[in-house]
Amino acid sequence: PYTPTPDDRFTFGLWTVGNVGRDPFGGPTREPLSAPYIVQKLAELGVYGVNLHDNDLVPIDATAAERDRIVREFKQALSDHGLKVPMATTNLFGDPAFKDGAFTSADARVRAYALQKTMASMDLGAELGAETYVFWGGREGTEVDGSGKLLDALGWFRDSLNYLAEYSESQGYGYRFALEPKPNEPRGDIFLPTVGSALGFIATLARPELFGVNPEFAHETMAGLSFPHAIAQAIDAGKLFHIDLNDQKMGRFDQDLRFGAENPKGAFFTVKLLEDSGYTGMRHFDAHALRTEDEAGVWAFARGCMRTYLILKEKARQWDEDAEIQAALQAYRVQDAGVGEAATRFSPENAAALKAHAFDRVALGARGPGLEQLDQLTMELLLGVR
Ligand code: 3MF
Ligand code: MG
Ligand code: MG
Ligand code: MG
Repeated sequence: PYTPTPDDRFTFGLWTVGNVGRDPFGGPTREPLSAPYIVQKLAELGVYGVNLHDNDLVPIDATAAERDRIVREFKQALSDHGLKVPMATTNLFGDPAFKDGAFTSADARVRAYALQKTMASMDLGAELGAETYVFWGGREGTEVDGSGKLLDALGWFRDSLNYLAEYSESQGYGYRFALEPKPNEPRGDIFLPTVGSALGFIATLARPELFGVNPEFAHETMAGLSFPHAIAQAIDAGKLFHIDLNDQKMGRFDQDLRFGAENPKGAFFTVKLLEDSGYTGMRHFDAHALRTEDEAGVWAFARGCMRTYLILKEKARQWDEDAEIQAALQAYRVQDAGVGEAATRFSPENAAALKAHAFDRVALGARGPGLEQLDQLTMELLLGVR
């Protein structure tokens, strides 16, 4: 049990298992792994697909001939091992050209270059069969608000996304776009810092139906927010187009920990929401092995992400079938409002009836909902004693 198969729709990025352990204070601790080798290893682990930034596969300064050879070899590996590329994205953060933003740079030439680079990357993704296109605006932000560009930047961002959505449609790519919010790192403040911000921004785009969100566990946690709450809002809005699963201690630097490593309860409710809501998208792990690890640790990390997901999925099923938990839930949710129809649908008559109803306010305030017991039952189930 808990051994993944492609039916589980697990994906990793080339940049995740390919992470060489660099951090701001030290260089790589691992040798780079080639893309075809990563494809082979992920397939052996039961993964469904592999996602990429343009430059995870093709170096930014590759010639056209080099690009074609690299892509050909990668496609060969995908077909040899039966792996898909469900999602593609652009690296708009690594190159110094983007040091003060890509779509939100104050330099119009950089904004134009960002559009050009993204169209080429969308071409690559489409060639590899990607259906989802992610925008993580890692450099879209500021340290110096004296730049005076806060309002301009949102307009530039919107113009770029509108342009690229039209490009996708005109090419017949049919991408669904997913904005990935993050509050900070590498910028002091990144624009559209949370899932809620991104959802608000999407409503201002020319083709909002083409855009959703790609929430990341670590990113909402860095903002001090609850990941399950964020994805619940995205699901409710019909906007959960993709998801970045990992883990993170609150209030720290971006850690990208193995899924469930730090906050198994948050991971449990994340899995439960995905499974209960009928989410059909990819379960993507945007995380990497600890810098301490060698290659064996990389695959232990990847296996661990997937095993934890599958274990929590099984726990979610047990939770649903646990009679005591279900009884506690039923007791928690009081069904009889005692006012008939009056509170469920507005009409002048219903409003009048509701206004006339006598509530026992003291009794409402006195009732204990049983949440301590419900939470303890959940903990005991997660800790394996139920
Ligand atoms: C950074 C991230 C990014 C995005 C990626 C798009 C490098 O914190 O999360 O990973 O996920 O650019 O998928
Ligand atoms: Mg991240
Ligand atoms: Mg990261
Ligand atoms: Mg991410």
